[in-house]
Amino acid sequence: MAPLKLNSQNLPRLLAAGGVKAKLPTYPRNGVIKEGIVHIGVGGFHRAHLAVYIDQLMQNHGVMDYAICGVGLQPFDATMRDCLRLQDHLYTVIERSAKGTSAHVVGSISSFLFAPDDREAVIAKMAHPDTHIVSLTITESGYYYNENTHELQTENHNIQFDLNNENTPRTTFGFLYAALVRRYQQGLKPFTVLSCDNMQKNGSITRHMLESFARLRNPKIAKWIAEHGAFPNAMVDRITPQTSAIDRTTLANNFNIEDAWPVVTEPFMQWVLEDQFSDGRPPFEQVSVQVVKDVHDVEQFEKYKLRLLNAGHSAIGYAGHLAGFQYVHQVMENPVFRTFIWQMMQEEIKPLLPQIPGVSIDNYCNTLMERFSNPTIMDQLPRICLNASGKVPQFIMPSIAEAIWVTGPFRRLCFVTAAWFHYLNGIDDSGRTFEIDDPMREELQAKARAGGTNPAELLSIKSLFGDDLRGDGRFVQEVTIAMEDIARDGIMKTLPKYIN
Ligand code: CS2
Repeated sequence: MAPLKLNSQNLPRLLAAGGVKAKLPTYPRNGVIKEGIVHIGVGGFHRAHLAVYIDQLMQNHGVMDYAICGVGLQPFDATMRDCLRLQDHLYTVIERSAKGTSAHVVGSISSFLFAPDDREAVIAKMAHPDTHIVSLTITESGYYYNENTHELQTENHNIQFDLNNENTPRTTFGFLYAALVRRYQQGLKPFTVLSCDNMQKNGSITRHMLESFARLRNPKIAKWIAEHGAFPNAMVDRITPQTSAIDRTTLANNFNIEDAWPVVTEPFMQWVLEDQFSDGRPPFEQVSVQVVKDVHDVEQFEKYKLRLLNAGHSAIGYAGHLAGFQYVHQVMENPVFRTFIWQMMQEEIKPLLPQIPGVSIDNYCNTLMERFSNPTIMDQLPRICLNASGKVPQFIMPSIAEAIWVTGPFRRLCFVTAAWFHYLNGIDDSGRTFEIDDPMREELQAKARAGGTNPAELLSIKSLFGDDLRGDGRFVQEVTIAMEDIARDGIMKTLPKYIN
């Protein structure tokens, strides 16, 4: 059988065709469903995570009130809109591990709004009484959060624009605010704002940023949001590489599905979610989401995830890229790197983490080593290295600060910091140049070049590093030594100095 284009019309044909090995949605996608969720930022991660949980609720539990309306705020979201539109918003999740590959067509996204074309439609959709949740994967930089002051970046030109243009917003907070004003005027409850981004205290930060924004517009609305709004904290986890052209071809060849933009991911997925919703929620427990009452439980899981998984990725990413590797699993195949990652987690990070009842840190670390080593998902190092200014300060720096506080070891974490600083020069160990993809690229590169092997210039960026670390002699010295070694000898000669 020739591959069939993925769309609603072809679904029955795919279902009827004996040769199709993918799981397909059999629930109705018209009429009975309601769009209870508006999601901002429809990328790979959303399509491999929240949208999959919702699809399972629709397919296996008949929950039809929480289909998803996707929203794109950025010009680049037009491609996602076009691909999804062509396919009636159906797409395929390809799960890969050493055990094999499976494919699953997801039907939980039922429409898509592209904000630059019609901002009003997005505001109206969020304000609609059927919308109970607005969920977000907008990356760290989408929060306009100053890591140093813990406040909204009110001086930012996009935030300034939104503060002065209520009906034509650009930022997430501008849209949330405009829609909440309408709900307030209509006597509706505020929707829950559900952050699915990789940040410690993601819900609390979202609340603080939105309330700060609202206070600058209208204190009455800010008070209403503060009293009635809900912003659950959540730990989200699923490694989701960027889709490649080969993924599309193998899906067509092996599963007979022609999908313009499938998602590739690992079998593992986890979501620990604080039970704090202002206007109802789907029965997430039924699809293995760990819904918890106590925010401290979420915080502890978040800490494990960010300090071990994401920090592990950062260690693999910058140093691995400088050393000439392309994919995460290739770095893990190198015995020195593998030992470095394990020892960094075990000796430097683990002692700083809380005990979570029923969870073994060692099992957690072992599972991570396995997940990082998955050769089949082809997780690209440039993806890991993307937007480092939003990542390293929350994945690596807090562990260093805590290790200094408790006088624990932190040399390897300093090596990771040094590798990132060296990476900012945009030249790898064999002299090849590469681009840095980071919202703070210009400032970071200028400071990296001005500083050479002295980290003081970069560490002077207060919004990333605060005041404490750059004043700590041992930290600055460790980072300097690593930067000098990396600059002189390269990563592969320096790394052995950091393993026992
Ligand atoms: C990665 C994450 O971008 C990164 O730095 O560590 O995207 C990671 O793959 C996810 O957080 C896994 O849940």
